Amino acid sequence: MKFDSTMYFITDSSYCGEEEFLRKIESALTGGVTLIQLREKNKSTKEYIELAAKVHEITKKYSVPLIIDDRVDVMLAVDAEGVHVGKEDMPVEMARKIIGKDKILGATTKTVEAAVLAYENGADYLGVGAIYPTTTKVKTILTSTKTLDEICKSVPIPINAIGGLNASNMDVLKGINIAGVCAVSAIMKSDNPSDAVRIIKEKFLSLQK
Ligand code: TZP
Ligand code: MG
Repeated sequence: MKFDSTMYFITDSSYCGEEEFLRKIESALTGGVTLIQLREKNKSTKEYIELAAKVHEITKKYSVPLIIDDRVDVMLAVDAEGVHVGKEDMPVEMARKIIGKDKILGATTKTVEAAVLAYENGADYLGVGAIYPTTTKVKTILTSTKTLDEICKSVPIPINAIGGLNASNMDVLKGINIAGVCAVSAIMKSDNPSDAVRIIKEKFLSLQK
């Protein structure tokens, strides 16, 4: 499936109640999100599926592909457009086998070796980071912009930078051939996610010139 990872919004429902969460998602979509990931760490399978179905109803209105973090079963249950796997999740090759060739498959990688392997095993895009320390709950280590650049030069699929990114600290990404940026807190914590998205996206696009 075709997708554009220029402005990749990764959600975190722990910021607010469900109504507010869904409102923030819709607001972010109006600001120009091109890809969205539902990332839940503390929900039961049933809760994850129910929330994913609600989020999918919204994302479909904007024709923005919905990626489910970690859970191939949840992705299949709501017929979302893709799934994202990390090092401790289902292996890329296995996920690809289960979801078929048309769904979007993303993987997190922090080294050139892991990136090449994920690409060879069927990943459609890679998330690379954390570029900066992050306040979002995640097991991660920092990835240098040098490694990010090397990964971009090693695989022919879109690479997104992630981790602590906001509109005022993205200059370090200039000159690196990334397809886009991922942001969680910079969008989730904003009272106006639409504006937050617009500003981050404009900043990223200005670095590409
Ligand atoms: N993987 C590496 S850093 C990160 C993930 C999921 C979290 C990014 O969140 P934020 O709030 O944009 O720093
Ligand atoms: Mg994961």
